[in-house]
Amino acid sequence: MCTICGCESAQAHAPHTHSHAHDHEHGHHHAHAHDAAASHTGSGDMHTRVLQLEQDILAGNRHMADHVRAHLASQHTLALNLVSSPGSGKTTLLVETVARLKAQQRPVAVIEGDQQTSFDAERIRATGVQAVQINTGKGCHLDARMVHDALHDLPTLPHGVLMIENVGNLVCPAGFDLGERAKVLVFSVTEGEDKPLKYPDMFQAAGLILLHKCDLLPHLRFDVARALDFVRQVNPDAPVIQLSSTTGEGFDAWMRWIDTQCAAA
Ligand SMILES: Nc1nc2c(ncn2[C@@H]2O[C@H](COP(=O)(O)OP(=O)(O)OP(=O)(O)O)[C@@H](O)[C@H]2O)c(=O)[nH]1
Ligand SMILES: [Mg+2]
Repeated sequence: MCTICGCESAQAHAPHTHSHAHDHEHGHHHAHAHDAAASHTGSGDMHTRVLQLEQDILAGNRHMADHVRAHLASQHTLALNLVSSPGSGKTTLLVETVARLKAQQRPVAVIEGDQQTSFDAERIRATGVQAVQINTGKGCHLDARMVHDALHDLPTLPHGVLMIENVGNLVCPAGFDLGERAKVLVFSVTEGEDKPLKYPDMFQAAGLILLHKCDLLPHLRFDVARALDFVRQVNPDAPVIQLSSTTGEGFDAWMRWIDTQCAAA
């Protein structure tokens, strides 16, 4: 269930909304409407209830995320939450990254989130790194409880790195803290320059932005300066690294950033 887009919560709660007495306070925009048509107050009631449900779920998620964060901090484990639209190259990037971390003798494991299939976890395991696949079914994002439960199937990673690949979706994962140190946004040059302005919540939430698939730039009409200007309009602070998993361009900077974050974890 997603309380951000309401994809299931609105449907799940709609049938109950007309069975309640309307003798309690409604939100400000319905305060004048107690004598209005039942359908009007009914929708206000539903709105209030959905908002309350959303707040409860987000508060519950934050609580669980803090628990996950405290557990990881006790092991000095760096957790990164990779977010992006579908197909931006997260798994390809992770395959390259975990191979480098392994070569540096850093403990590393991956949690893979997808609506269906175990394809991505299998791609990680092929590198010899442990991975747990979470299938969200109808869900459009990972939540902290899923990460908490997946950690039971992974070894501890003292002074290591836990990579979490979120469901490919530039909207809902922005609102869910998984207990990570930072959200890493993979923004591929095939997506168009305008994504930071179209999906500002996700770009604002990012602690690092990887401009991915830069090897394709010669073949595309993608204006890097314009894309960076849009990024800066919504997130003035996050570093941006231009990178390609195909050529390895930018990987030195990306691995250095991970090192710095590990030291801080
Ligand atoms: N040219 C180029 N293609 C890439 C690069 N990285 C990934 N790809 C291609 O992009 C496509 C999607 O890659 P994935 O790694 O599966 O992307 P993803 O973000 O994990 O996809 P989902 O998990 O389905 O959201 C594949 O065809 C990759 O080969 C890159 O740096 N350059
Ligand atoms: Mg993937």
